[in-house]
Amino acid sequence: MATIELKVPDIGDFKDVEVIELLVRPGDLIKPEQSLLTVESDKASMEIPSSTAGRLVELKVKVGDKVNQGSLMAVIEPIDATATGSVGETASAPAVQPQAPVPTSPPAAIASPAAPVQSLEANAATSRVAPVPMEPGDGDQHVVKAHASPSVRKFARELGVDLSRVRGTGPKLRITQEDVRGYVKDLVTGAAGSVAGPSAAAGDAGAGLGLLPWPKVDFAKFGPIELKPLPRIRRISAANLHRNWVMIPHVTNHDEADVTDLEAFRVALNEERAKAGVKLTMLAFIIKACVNALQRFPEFNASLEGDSLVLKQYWHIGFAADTPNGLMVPVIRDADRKGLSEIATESAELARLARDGKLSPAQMQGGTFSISSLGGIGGTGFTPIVNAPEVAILGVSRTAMRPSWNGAAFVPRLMLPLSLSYDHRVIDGAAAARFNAHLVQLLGDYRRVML
Ligand code: CAO
Repeated sequence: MATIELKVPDIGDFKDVEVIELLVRPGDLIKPEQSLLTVESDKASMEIPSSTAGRLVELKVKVGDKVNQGSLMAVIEPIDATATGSVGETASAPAVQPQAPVPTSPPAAIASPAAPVQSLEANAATSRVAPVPMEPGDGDQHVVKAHASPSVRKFARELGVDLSRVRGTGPKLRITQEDVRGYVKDLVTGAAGSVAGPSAAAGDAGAGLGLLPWPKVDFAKFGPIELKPLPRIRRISAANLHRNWVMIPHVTNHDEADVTDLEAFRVALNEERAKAGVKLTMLAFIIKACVNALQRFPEFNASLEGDSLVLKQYWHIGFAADTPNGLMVPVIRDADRKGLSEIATESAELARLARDGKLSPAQMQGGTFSISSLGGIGGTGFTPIVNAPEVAILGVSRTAMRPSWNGAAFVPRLMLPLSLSYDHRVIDGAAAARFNAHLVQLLGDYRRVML
């Protein structure tokens, strides 16, 4: 039987576009308008369909080839379109006239800003090309860039998968159909949340952790129980903590600062200023000292984005506040430009708002580093969880009077335990030890904060 050569149709202004995916194999029964391959330019990808039904004899392109309008892409043996129905597919008209590449819109979850899409659509109107933007713009820092071809997007939409949660393993980290499949498989086994996501820099979305399902126990069999739904804030913070715990390789460095002099200074200042009504808290002193340390070690005031570190030129310090509804982290903005009194007043006010459930979202955003102080409660040390997308958090425990060797005798000194958890992808153990040692120096002799 005679064969037909299929050529790349009008693809508008796109020249020398790369073939990134072959969607069919020789021997496949092809429906009219069925996509044969995906091509990609710098800005968009598109699928090239077949103009006719038939059996694919040969593909004339391979992944990596560059094609233009008119390039030979496949050889097909025409058959009655209804024959394709025999393989369980819906057949339509046997052939269609010059075909346009298949339009596929990106999923809502990664919606692009209006302007770039409009310009691409305008192009489509003149050339009958309907390319799909490869990546959304960066108008919203929380929008995750998903890099996938239209067929993969379609596949993901059919399965209800949010592509921003799938890690691509294809060329240039493109998400392949296999990645989507692996993600769904992990979801089913309960491992997806742990292996995929915007800031995961390494790993295989399909690998999974092979975890056992969560134990299902009928607790009432063993004694009386009460079911208490988690408050909304706790549910939100739990999901964030879980993600951060699982996705960030945490290490905690412990150290102790001798705050004997600082505490005496703080108490004296508070006595002096008792009438002013502003209490200088240990937390305020620690925040100022942390800003100094963050300026000295900028990689602690950063976020990991793909293979780059975003070093922030501002110092917004979050602090964990324990509230009846769960943990909240209000943020003191521009702590570098604020004095101790201002920080103490602002942190007291933010903690009050947190406890009253009145913090606005803006008051919890933009943090570059966090502090979790349990000093007022107790404990000798703990491992705080990094508050993504930050890369480090300082845990502060309760001061205790300890005997300290001064070279001649043991003397009582007030020691403050510091527990610095950090993202080991960004920060090495030595850097963390230096950061903590620097903090210890600052808190041991607070005059150094001015240096
Ligand atoms: N060691 C010993 N005592 C300390 C201390 C420390 N490191 N830090 C504070 N204190 C004492 C203060 O001296 C004060 O004592 P007095 O009432 O006798 O003056 C008391 O504890 C309260 O201190 P404060 O008013 O300075 O408040 P704070 O800084 O301890 O706490 C806040 C403020 C918002 C951090 C706190 O209320 C809070 O919510 N802490 C919990 C944070 C948390 O939950 N972290 C865990 C997160 S991960 O699950």
